[in-house]
Amino acid sequence: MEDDFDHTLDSNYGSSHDKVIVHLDADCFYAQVEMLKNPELRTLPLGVQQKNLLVTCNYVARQCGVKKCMLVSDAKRLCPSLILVKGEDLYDYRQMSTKMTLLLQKFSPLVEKLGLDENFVDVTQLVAETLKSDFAGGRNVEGHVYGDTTSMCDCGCYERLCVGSQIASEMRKQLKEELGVTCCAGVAYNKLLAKLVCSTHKPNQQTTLFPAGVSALMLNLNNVRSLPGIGHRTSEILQSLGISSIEQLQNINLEPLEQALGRTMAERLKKLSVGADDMVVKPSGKPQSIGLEDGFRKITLESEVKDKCEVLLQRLMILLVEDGRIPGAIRVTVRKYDNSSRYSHRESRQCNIPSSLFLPKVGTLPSNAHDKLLTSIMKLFHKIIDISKPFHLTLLGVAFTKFHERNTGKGSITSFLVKDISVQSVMNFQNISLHGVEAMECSSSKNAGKQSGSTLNYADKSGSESEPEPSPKKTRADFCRGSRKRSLTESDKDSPNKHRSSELRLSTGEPINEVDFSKLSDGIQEELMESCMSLPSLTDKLGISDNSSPNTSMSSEDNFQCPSNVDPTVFRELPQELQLELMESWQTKDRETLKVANSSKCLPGKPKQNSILKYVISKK
Ligand code: TTP
Ligand code: MG
Repeated sequence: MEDDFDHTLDSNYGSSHDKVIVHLDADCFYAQVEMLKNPELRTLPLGVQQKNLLVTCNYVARQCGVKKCMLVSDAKRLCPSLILVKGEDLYDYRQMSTKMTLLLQKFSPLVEKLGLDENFVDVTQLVAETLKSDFAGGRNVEGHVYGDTTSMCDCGCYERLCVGSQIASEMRKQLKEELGVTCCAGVAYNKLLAKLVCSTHKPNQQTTLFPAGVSALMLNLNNVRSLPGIGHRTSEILQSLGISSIEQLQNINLEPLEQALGRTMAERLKKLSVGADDMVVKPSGKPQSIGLEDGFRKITLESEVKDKCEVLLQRLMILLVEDGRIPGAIRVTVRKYDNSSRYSHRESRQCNIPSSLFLPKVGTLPSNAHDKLLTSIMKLFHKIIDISKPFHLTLLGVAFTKFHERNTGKGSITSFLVKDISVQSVMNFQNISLHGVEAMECSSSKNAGKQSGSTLNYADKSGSESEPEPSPKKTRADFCRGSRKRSLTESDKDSPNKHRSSELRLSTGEPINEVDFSKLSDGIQEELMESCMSLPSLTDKLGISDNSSPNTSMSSEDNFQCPSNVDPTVFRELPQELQLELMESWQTKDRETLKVANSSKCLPGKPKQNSILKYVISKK
């Protein structure tokens, strides 16, 4: 390494051996899922096709020379008996992907998903606990070891990585036993090395890398493109500097690299080239955007654009329903083809969308949402394309972004409100079959993760997918004797909301009969207001459209109505939406009470526990 690099960087930066990271990559993932669905395919050469591209194939097909990302026609030529299945519908792959991640979370809360079939797991804590216990297998490596093991580091990383290899083996065993999925694993002291060493023995094998093997691993990489985050553009820049191999990158001075790529990028690349990586395993959150794109040869008419967008939107809704959050903006992307320069480029525009378009109940939308969203999409399209002039598009994309969670956790005030809402003017997108989905470039596709352009992250998070699933089974952790505690339990995650709702409960005392909305804390007022405003069932009833003002009939003195058991003064102070809801609940409760009272089982008029009603019932 040359001087200036050494001077600018702490030599230990990104290369300490304290951590133990496991990287797991499922074997021929889409093909595996297909083989699990149809076990007869296991012994046959199988390819998964998206449009005319083979996105993956099983290892039987690989023995015939078939490779990932081949043209279907080429693959067929190599292996005429190749069986092809369509892989445009990602639903089953996503489901399996979620299950894999959840299973791995039993070992550590630090699980970061990369694309659909890869996960990084930081098992440092579990390793430490295992080594602290009277665990006897501290110096046995499971699986392969990459490179040199003769020279050993004395920082204790040898034992840690050995235990890491045993954990990786247990993870793979459980993935196979519980989900039927085989994986490769790489074990090392940072993310970069764990990922790189993972693919050195495939399929269904694992490899551990000790510090002594790092140099050989790095120098054996084919070229700089093997480093995460080096995409087409960065590699072109490096090429212009005469760098294509890792060794060249290791040897170049920092200065020209900095001039070409900027300081941050240049420094990071230098570190990566010697296997140093300080990126932490970030537990995967939900993606920042959820989008679908469709590529085609040529679209020149507005009506075609609208048709395409309509199909995209409909399918996007399915993903949105799976995700469960409420988007705050919608984005349209087009790829324009320029006849004169024979060059395509992408352009995007986005606009905010009202959250009132999305019902609080997960999985449903008011029936007019689709039309409104399509109108927004077309407006955005018109901002990008001047349709008075000829245009030629080769791709259209629609994405939701700026998400916020639905505030419906147990501890949330919304749950008080949502519970009693029965109105659902809805389309249930869960009923739409996903089968037969045309070829589409889903932003969760492997490409998005693998070619993350000039950013030096492992994946473009905006494209990754993660669906809410039932909580993982309790940690077995019987692999090691030490008990492992999750740093964040589900109830911990709920705590901010719980805190707020208990504030409401506490402030009202026992028995709670009256509440003055204006005396509630700002936060609670806000939450109540937000909750109300995000309930289209209510806003629909009130005749509130996105931009229109609320119907005033509820507050009109002439029409003033109030539940008989509520203090009218308090009731009048409440926001109109809340008034309406209380009216509804009251009427429903009256009916229920009547029914139940008739069967002499219940105290008449007693509000349901946790109902917002109990806070405003007068002391009569
Ligand atoms: P990979 O992990 O790259 O490939 P794989 O799991 O099929 O095979 P391997 O055993 O070599 O790991 O990608 C995971 C899935 O992502 C793959 O099954 C199909 C999909 N994919 C795409 O959609 N587009 C792509 O360009 C690639 C490479 C994969
Ligand atoms: Mg894979």
